[in-house]
Amino acid sequence: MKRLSFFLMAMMGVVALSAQKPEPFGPLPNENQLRWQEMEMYAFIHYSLNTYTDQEWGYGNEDLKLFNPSDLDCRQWVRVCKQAGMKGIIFTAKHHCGFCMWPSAYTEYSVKNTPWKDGKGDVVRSLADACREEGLKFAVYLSPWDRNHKDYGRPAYVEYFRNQLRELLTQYGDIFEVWFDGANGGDGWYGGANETRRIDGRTYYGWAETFRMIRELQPNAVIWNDGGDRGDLRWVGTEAGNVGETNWSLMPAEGDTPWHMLHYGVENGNVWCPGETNTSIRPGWFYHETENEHVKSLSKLMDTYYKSVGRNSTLLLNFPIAPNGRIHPNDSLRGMAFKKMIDEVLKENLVDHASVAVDHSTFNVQWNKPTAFNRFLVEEDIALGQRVKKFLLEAEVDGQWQPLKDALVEHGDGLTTIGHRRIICFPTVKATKLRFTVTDAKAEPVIKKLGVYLAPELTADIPDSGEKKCSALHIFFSSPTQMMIDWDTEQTFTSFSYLPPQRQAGDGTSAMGTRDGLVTHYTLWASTDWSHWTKLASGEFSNIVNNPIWQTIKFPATKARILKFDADQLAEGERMGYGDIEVK
Ligand code: FUL
Repeated sequence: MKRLSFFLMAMMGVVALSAQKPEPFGPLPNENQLRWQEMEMYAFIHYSLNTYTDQEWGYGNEDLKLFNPSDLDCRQWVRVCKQAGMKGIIFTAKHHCGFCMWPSAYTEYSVKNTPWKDGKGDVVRSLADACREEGLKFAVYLSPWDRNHKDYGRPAYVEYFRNQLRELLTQYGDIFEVWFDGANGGDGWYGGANETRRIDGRTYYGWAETFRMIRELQPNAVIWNDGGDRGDLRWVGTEAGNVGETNWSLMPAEGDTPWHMLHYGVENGNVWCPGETNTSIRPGWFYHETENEHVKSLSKLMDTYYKSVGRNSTLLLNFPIAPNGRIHPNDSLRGMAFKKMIDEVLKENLVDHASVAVDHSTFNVQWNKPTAFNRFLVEEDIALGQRVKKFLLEAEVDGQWQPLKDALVEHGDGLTTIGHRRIICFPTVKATKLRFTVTDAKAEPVIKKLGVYLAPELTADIPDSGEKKCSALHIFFSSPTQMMIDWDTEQTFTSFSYLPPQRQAGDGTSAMGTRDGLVTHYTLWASTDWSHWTKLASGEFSNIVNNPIWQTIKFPATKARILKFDADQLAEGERMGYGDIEVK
């Protein structure tokens, strides 16, 4: 490899080897993208009629009378988000059900026809004002898919969609991001048609024209996208809360974006399009009382932090609003604990107590006594481009050099790209020296910051829902798409929960592989004698592909000996898969 030299920004005690600041190495971020990346963490807020129907995706005909929160308080949301370390809020102004949280002039399906504040309320305005008062940035989520609108799928809807977007971009002050969501078309109410409408997401919405409008009305906003027309940032292909350990902020300017491009970026891409990792503090995006005890554990949230902000991404963390109009105390307490733990980890940069010398492509960090640490942080000056392709990390323990690797990756050492910020986690070592060597880079590396930290052990932790394992059931399959559960005696049941197969996307598998066997549509039956079957429920598990969490079907108390679970539709493949089943 060619000899590398460094230009070191703002680091104490280190002499920059280059006489001059290096030339930028493109593609480069623009000012909006740089400002956005600096935010690092910001909140999502999911709130809609779904909150009152216990759904993740509304069908589009939910009753407007349901929206009447007793205690809606946007200031409480903002305070909670701020204390959780969030720098801004993106609000679901309209989710897939089409219900508008602001009194849009273009539809009757909005807060203006609900009992809340006698139809005089505007949640978007209350939240935008509260954000401004507390110094948080504000942004909107406007779902392109609208299961309420009669014209969805036809050109008239696209005009409606743009009209709504114009309202949001002109009436609520500065917007830092415009979030669209990729869920597109399918069944819905559609003004009473009750049918399935398919669209081609790449052509139907005319994104180029919509993007032009956003640029004109909110020139400082960044635009989200998940493929097709490039916005300013990209979805990372999963809602589980992680981006690839190799994460280039680059994409090809045109063409399709298969899952691995979204998840890892593209090393030789020709436009700057960084990743945004979105996930929820609970299993679902919307509030469900049944999830109150399943708010993500502190260790899960820290894992998410390392696998998003620590992998050159931002973190968009969702807080759902409860039916009373507030963030539930369990979420708010966990959010605060999360921020406290990040501060605790980054409290003391041990590099400040070391001497640092740069030798060719290596940074040598030396302490005058053995020093314990378990986190390494490095940042490139991305204003000059993302350059580093590969690096090494070694610690000298008792006179012996030991290689360090990222304990959060399953294959390889994880020491690949850097970008805005890379954090490497490993078991605590007690060393007198640390060596960081860039072994491959596209151009002269521009390292902005080095950090070495001792993160405290996480002791008192609460397991999250993903860790629940309960099946001691007698399960068998009577066909590839039909599951039977048999109890020897009659029991009374009120709910059936399905955990989809928990395959992790990544590590060489495609996101497609993770869809195999996921039940998207189901029918559930009960019997006491194997010959007479009572239908308990049928329907759809919304958003199960992107967010494969526990799905609970509730039904009136029923006596049964056998339950039959039919997969009426699978996301992919021929055979029903499952991670776990729970029947209560
Ligand atoms: C998904 C949507 O379908 C979910 O309901 C949620 O809004 C999430 C952020 O994006 O794709």
